[in-house]
Amino acid sequence: MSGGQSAEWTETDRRFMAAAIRLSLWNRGLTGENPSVGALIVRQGAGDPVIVGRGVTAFGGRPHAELVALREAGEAARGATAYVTLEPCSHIGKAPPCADALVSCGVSRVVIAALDPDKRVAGRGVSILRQAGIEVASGCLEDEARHAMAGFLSLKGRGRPWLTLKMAVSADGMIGRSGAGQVPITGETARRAVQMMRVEHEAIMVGVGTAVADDPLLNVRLPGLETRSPTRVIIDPFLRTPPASRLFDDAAPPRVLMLASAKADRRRLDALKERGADIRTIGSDYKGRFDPVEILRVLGVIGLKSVLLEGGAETARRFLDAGLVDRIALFTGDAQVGTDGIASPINENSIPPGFEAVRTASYGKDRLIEYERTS
Ligand code: AOF
Ligand code: ZN
Repeated sequence: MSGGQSAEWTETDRRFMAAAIRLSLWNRGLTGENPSVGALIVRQGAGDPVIVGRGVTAFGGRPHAELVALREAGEAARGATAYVTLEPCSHIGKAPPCADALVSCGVSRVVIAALDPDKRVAGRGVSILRQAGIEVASGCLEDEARHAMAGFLSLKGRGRPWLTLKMAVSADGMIGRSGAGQVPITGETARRAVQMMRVEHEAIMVGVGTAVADDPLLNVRLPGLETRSPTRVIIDPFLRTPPASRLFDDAAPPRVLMLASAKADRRRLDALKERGADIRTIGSDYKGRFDPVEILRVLGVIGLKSVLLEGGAETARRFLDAGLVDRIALFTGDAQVGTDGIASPINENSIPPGFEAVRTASYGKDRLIEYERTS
């Protein structure tokens, strides 16, 4: 607020917008190319304002949040205020635009956190509302909403997914043991937190070394959330992943997306396809190595908004060195790996410059520190 002017929104507005942002997190990672948006319809009665409708972008991306909230509000939407974390859409997709729906339901005020960078919307949603005589205030808790939609904004703005690097480091600074497959680094509760991180991303990615050494499942095994496993991406230039890997044992999705070079053996390719792998060929150097920038570009073209990079050490290092990591989720476990340990590319004392700790959590004896880029 400056020059004695009143802000466009009040403390009450900020409170409801904060609630709408929290609601939007509910379907993060589950709305395809669409952002997970939160919407609340609030009525001012004789006493305190009351929420009469709430909506979050549905699984798969439709219906949009506003339509869900308006449906719940019914007639109570007339004269109410709508809080939306993203500018209501103005394009005709699988349903009429949300801006039109807000108009026809008689909402009298709309508070928006962030404008929609989608070329089909980009301010047109606000125009439709204003032209209909609706009061519009935008920019309320914009930074928080943009943070909640980081994947969508990354895809629209940079043409690539938001990248989280997850590392679990033992008390002696290791992420595993050579030739030993999966070695426990953290306890069960921290592992469940990792599973929840998987739900919140559109894809999990590992290098072929991890796929071969660990024979991982890379899926979500939290009770009730098993169907919410993201796409599994394997960076595998020469298609060394064995077709017998457990990754291919699921009868249904999540799909396995393999990034291979044109140099990969045809028979290996056929055998993996036979097991259900979706194989994309991407350009590589003479050693068959990919440019990490190109990997993310290809994942962006596929429409993946956010990716959780789970290892191993060399893959992590390459994405870090290329400056492509947006968030680091560093779990530190109580266990010691000892002999033949594989050193972690990062630990608490060697976080690359440009990152700051934004959140910490404890899971029994294990700890999580999340870092994000400051610039
Ligand atoms: C809204 N409310 O809840 C979301 C919006 O493919 P479509 O037709 O569903 O449109 C996708 C675009 O709609 C997406 O790129 C973004 O601009 C917007 N998402 N808009 O009004 C919502 N998720
Ligand atoms: Zn919409």
